[in-house]
Amino acid sequence: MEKSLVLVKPDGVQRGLIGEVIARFERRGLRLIGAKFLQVSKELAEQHYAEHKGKAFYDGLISYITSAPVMAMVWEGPNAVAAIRQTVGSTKPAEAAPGTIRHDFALEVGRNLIHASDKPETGEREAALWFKAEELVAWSRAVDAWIFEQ
Ligand code: DAT
Ligand code: MG
Repeated sequence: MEKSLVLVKPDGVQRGLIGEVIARFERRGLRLIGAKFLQVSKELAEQHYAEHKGKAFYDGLISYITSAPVMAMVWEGPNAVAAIRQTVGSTKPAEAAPGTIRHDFALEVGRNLIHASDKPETGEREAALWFKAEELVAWSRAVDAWIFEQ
């Protein structure tokens, strides 16, 4: 089953949108397998955003993600990465499709409210970076057969 890390970033937490984000993924049928609320260290932020090191927005990105607590989660499901990115919307909120989280709750790329893994391999890597193996729960729901074809 594909996994994606999802972060409700500091702006989403401050604005009281954790529940809204969780509700959208639950409603979509995705299965939550890990969650924690934490203040992100500079070290974790730098590891998480290593691919962006050296870019003009990198310093701002690190200070944004470490500025206040985040809600970190791992969600799984068939094609979970693409499905979650679709629900999240484009990186720049002004380009995000109506109905997506970034469209519905954000205006600026530097306050785009949420992170989601961009590829299945990234989902695995980010889940392992943010969560210990024992913090991820393998479980099934009675309703799974009505949401997952296999
Ligand atoms: P995403 O978060 O949609 O995966 P990304 O991985 O390309 O986007 O970039 C990570 C974050 O960095 C993004 O959520 C916001 C910030 N960012 C990306 N491109 C930016 C830009 N051109 N200007 C300012 N911030 C940017
Ligand atoms: Mg990304």
